[in-house]
Amino acid sequence: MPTIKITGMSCNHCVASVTKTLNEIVGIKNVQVDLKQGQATYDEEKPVSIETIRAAISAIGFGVE
Ligand SMILES: [Cu+2]
Repeated sequence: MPTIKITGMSCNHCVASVTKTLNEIVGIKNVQVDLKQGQATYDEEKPVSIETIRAAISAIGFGVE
């Protein structure tokens, strides 16, 4: 299960936005976002590049380390 660091989240609304956006990426399922840790985990149905994830997350105003 991949884990990525997400920057810029400050509240549960941010968590909801990041969760929704990650779940919309083809190949990603079962997203879990942890606000305190600033990280997200997910299952991959097929390989998804970190660039794809970073583009989607930065489009909604957050960062991927
Ligand atoms: Cu927020």
